[in-house]
Amino acid sequence: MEKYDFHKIEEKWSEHWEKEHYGQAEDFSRKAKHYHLVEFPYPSGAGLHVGHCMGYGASDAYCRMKRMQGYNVMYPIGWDAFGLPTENYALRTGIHPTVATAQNIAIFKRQIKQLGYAFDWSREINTTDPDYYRWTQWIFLQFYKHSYKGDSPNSGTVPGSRSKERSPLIKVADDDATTPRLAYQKEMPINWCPACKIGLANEEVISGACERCGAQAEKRMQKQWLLRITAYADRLIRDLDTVDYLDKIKTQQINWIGRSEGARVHFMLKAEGRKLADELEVFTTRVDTLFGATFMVIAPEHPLIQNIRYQISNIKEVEGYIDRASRKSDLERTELAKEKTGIEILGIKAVNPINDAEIPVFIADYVLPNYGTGAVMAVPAHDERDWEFAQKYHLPIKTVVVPASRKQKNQNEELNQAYIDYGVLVNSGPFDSLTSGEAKKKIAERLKSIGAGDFAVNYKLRDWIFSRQHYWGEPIPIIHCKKCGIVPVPEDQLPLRLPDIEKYEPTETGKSPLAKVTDWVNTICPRCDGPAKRETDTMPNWAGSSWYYLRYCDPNFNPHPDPLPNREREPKGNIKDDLFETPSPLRGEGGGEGQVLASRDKLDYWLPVDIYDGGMEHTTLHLLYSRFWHKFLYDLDQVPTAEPYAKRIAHGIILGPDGQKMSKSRGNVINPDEMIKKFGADTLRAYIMFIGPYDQESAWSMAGIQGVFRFMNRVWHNSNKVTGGQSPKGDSPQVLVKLHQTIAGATDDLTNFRLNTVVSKLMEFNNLLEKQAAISAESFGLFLRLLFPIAPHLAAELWEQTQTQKDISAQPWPQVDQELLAEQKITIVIQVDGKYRDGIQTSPDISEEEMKQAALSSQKARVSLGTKRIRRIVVVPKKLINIVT
Ligand code: ANZ
Ligand code: ZN
Repeated sequence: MEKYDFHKIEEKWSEHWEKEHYGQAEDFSRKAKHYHLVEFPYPSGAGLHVGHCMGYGASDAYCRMKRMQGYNVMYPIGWDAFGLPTENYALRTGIHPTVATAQNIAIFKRQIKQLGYAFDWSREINTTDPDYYRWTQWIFLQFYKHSYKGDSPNSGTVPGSRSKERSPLIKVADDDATTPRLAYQKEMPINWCPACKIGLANEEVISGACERCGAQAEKRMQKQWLLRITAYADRLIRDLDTVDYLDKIKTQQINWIGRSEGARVHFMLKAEGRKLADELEVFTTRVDTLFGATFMVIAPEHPLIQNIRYQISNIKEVEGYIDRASRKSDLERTELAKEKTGIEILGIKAVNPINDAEIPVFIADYVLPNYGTGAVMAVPAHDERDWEFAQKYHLPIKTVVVPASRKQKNQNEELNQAYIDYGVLVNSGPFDSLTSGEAKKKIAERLKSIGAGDFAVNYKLRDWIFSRQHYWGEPIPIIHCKKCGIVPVPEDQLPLRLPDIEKYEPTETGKSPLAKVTDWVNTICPRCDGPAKRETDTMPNWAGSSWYYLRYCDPNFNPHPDPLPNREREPKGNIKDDLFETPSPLRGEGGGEGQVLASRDKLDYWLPVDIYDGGMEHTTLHLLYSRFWHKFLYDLDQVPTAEPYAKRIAHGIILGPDGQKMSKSRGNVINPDEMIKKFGADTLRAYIMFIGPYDQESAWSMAGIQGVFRFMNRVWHNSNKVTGGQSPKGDSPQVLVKLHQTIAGATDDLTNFRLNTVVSKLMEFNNLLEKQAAISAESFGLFLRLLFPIAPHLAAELWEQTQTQKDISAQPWPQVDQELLAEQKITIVIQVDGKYRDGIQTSPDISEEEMKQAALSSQKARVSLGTKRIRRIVVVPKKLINIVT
């Protein structure tokens, strides 16, 4: 037989599958569906990296098995193509991002096809395609046009659980400026990268530095678009109970959302003995310590300063402090070890609502502007930071909680550190001797009754900053009119296309380069027909990926004709019609009409995604964002399920041969193209599966891929041993048993994404074949079917050469012959004083004790033993037993 010419084989089968549309899913097939999603790539100029291959290859293998098991599998792919790298490339080369994107996609496609990843190409999508981002923009407008009942953490109410009958959404009238919308604009301090000239989301700042370029991030005030993800925080936590995600993924999401139960307390402010209009509101998880509040601290960014400027006698120093604080990162500010700094705001006092005590107000940067209310009541006796601050500035420390055991004696004993645990209240008037738990409830109730506070829930999760000052993103479909304010672009005018531009640099003012395209920016107000300007911010790169898995279900769906009646010109007035009380054009009767993103019957058929594979790094970003969008779309009745993904798994990363993260600068990047050239696609696929446990980090090894290459070659040569005929009779019991053990083990491993052991089991079986003189076509065929998900080209070629049935991809997945496994026997050698006396057939799970019993009852052994005394028995488990006299 000729040598293993992988190039020829791989080309042949790749063309074959392309022609046959292998991998194409069928809508509404009566087979059981399996929707298998992998995170779609950003088509960068560098092409596919081996990390992509890890996720795509494993999922491709899994899907091939599922198809052979009779499932209607949808395994789609598309391009998450908006984002900074392409824009930066355009900046450097002058090549338009659309052109660069198309070039990059072509590279990715060629590589993916070469590797035999059988995606359903008929469902390919591209987030930068106007027919796609039209709907991303549409979703944004729905966020803008809706409010969420009880959505604000400030309100103290926990959003109730969603029921089918009642949506938590309220439609907000266009000219309603007070109802909190789910998409809103707000002047706020943002992280700003001076090098990229871009606003960064909190999660893009890694220990104070820009995630992309490493430059130190700064703070800047800017008007930003935000999405009110906090409105969905409770549901995002609660519904984790209904999905099958890795535990570590659930825990990370829960911690990221960071739900705290506590209370809000209002402190009145006084200047020269007179009450001010402004109050100071704080969030606390320890309202039981309210009597111990001896001063207040507000964040430097707190808006109060501007409001009460004229009451502050040391405003110059205060402003100097604010200026210095703006140059520190959050981490620098909150680190416990850092010495606390601050300055008293002279001229005003705060009044504790529970006992009317007048206490000083400080500004200090250990209080963060974007957590709680940006202000705290400081209780130095029971909080470590407050303790430190009080020590430094000689402020009173008042104990109000003691351990239950110390309740009676020395209540006012000097502490030498904060007592932060729960206990029993002292020095707290009518609340004395309540436990902390009881007091939290009682004090919050009292505050509520006097209008000075309430129970409240707070989240670490911040609303999602949804603005970027860049070109290559979805334009935010909003118009700013001097007369009407914010006016949404009418839905029937979507998509709002990105205009072509010459210069991609962000402007020096930090505005998007779109700001310079005057004939695009200047427009007409859809409400008053007066002159108006378009929003120039674009959406962040996480926008298009927040709903792409819906579009795969129906990639060309277009709700024609005139699907979206122009609802911009509704009667004026503050209409807050509940979606479910007033029929909205969005809500169809049979769940079919009003669908916008995909047809309802296709969503009904395919959703939820059965398995979603991706990287751990997306747990608190993309995975959380897309769950949020999905829940919102569920509330809009655009999708049939409350959660998008039934199951989430995560793959590890592949490190360079040096055990370090692959990076261009380290020169340890493995190029898939080179590996394919040298060893072929099947070897590359199989090696990446073999490299290590799927969910862990593994280092690349050239020896490793060479080993897998040898395996492919041996399989190739073993096919020479195939004898004609379909009868398994020719194969030894050993081969048959091993084959069925391999079927059982490999199926179980592949089902549970233990790819490395699937490959090693196939290798073991192949080693056994090596030792055989011949093998039946039937047994070899079963082995090839197991190999097909791993090395499809080789398996298909050998199938064609050795089998009479057609295409391997149409074959069912091998079934285990349980009887064969049950019947399997091993042979145990029995010796007396080292000489062979007997051999017995027994079950492979025989214990040492059973082996001894079997040996001693062997007729031949007993004859040989005669009357000799047995001195000891040597046992080699499952192999040999030697009776020594
Ligand atoms: C009074 C108090 C007394 C507090 C006490 C703690 C102990 P978690 O659990 O993380 O939600 N806090 C509130 N807003 C803050 C801000 N913007 N910057 C820094 N700290 C802030 O923490 C809630 C606690 O963190 C709140 O409860 C508040 O301090 C502080 F013995 O209020 B506490
Ligand atoms: Zn107008």
